[in-house]
Amino acid sequence: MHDPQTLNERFGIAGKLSFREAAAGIVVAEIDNAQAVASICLQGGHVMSWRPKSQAEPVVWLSPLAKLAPSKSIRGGVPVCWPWFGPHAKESGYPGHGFARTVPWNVTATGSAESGATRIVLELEPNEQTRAMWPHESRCVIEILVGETLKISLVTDNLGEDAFVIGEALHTYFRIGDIADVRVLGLDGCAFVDKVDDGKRKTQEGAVTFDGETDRVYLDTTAECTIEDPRLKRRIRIAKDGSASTVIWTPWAEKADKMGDFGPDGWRAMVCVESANALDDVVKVPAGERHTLAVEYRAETL
Ligand code: TA6
Repeated sequence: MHDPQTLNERFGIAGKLSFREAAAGIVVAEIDNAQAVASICLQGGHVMSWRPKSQAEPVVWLSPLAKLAPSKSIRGGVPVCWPWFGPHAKESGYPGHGFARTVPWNVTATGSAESGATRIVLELEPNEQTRAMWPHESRCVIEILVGETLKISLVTDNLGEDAFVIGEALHTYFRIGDIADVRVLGLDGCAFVDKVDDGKRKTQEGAVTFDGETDRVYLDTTAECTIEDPRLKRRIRIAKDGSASTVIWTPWAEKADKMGDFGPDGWRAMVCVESANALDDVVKVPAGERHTLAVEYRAETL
């Protein structure tokens, strides 16, 4: 169901949560409570933006050129990569990062938490195309809690008779002052695959800093990461559970220009710190079992 009027009648929360058609065939949930504002695109179960009211700048970055169109991925926000991360292992024609972010998701619940945060739950709606790519009986649900922190849980249920393996990520674009000035802490000593250096395996020394295109999959790490941003005078804490990989990505200038949807110098204002299960860390979900990848984001003034 994607009719804003019906959605508002069934799931709207007066003064806090409403639904609108942001573009043809694209419905967005707008949340504005005492603690934060956020926009969530039903297609892809995709948090597009989140700004705690204690922050002048959004914490989750959305490209000024982000396109909202059926079956199109959105540049920025929190893309849901599922049920694989990166290119499909065998089928080069399958969409990169899985299909979850470009198919409709249905609202199944909304509510207000005691904390004052606003909750919305969405379920991926399989179709003929997704079943052809992913012939497993499964359910994928995302629960989003919008408040002073942003909590997201990506839940996979195996409803079938056989185990299956998933790769996944909450591929979050964080708003920063300038990519050349930030440091990402929490990965010191972690092994990583360097995707801009022929996939070589290396070990992180100290903080992650940026002076060019950076695309790394850190493996076997459950660590909380922190983005230190002297220009916006804040740190962003990225806590996670059920995730063994952390992906760090900036396209830098040339790749951003090629991708064409970052906007003028948009690449300078974002960094991706993605809580994932990728490469060696893909997850086997036994028949009848549940796997949850969860994150909590918090911004603190320096
Ligand atoms: O997570 C990093 C990455 O895999 C990069 O290699 C780059 O492809 C990025 O994701 C964006 O991918 P997208 O399909 O959203 O353009």
